[in-house]
Amino acid sequence: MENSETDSVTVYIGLGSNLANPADQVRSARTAIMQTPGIKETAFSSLYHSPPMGPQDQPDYVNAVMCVATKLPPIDLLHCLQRIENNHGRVRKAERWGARTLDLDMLIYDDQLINIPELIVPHPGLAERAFVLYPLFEIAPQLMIPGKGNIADLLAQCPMNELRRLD
Ligand code: PH2
Ligand code: MG
Ligand code: MG
Repeated sequence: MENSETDSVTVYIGLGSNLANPADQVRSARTAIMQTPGIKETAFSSLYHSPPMGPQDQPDYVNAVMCVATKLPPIDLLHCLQRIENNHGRVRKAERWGARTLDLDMLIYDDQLINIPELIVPHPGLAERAFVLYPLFEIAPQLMIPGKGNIADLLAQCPMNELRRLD
């Protein structure tokens, strides 16, 4: 018999924006993810503000992390996230780490290590980025990150710098 709870996996999604009212972009992306069939929100962090990593001639970012339960396979979930990015006016440019209205990164998918051309999970930058680790720790302080270790140890190695929590 099918059991709707047992088959779903836990996935962490990083949300980021630095254009067109970033806090509103992040909040409306949260709603869009919650409204996607097959995805259920289980936790959502505070919003955090930080200066840009990468090119400095762009606005500051607002970031958050969301935990969901889903049965969608990783690629299907990726395509859902990309569709939501596109619906929020995301324009894909050549510049690495450039400004964007909405960035949705699949940070962690269950206990899986995924390395295919379209998708690397856990997200390669996760362990070094304060704007990912601090919101992630807020909603999952006991988390073991596949291939990288536990969140508290990673956080201890990652200065908060200019990251600040918005209330
Ligand atoms: N995302 C980037 C590039 N730089 N800087 C901050 N502070 N937050 C981000 O989410 C971010 C960034 C590309 O994904
Ligand atoms: Mg990103
Ligand atoms: Mg991205």
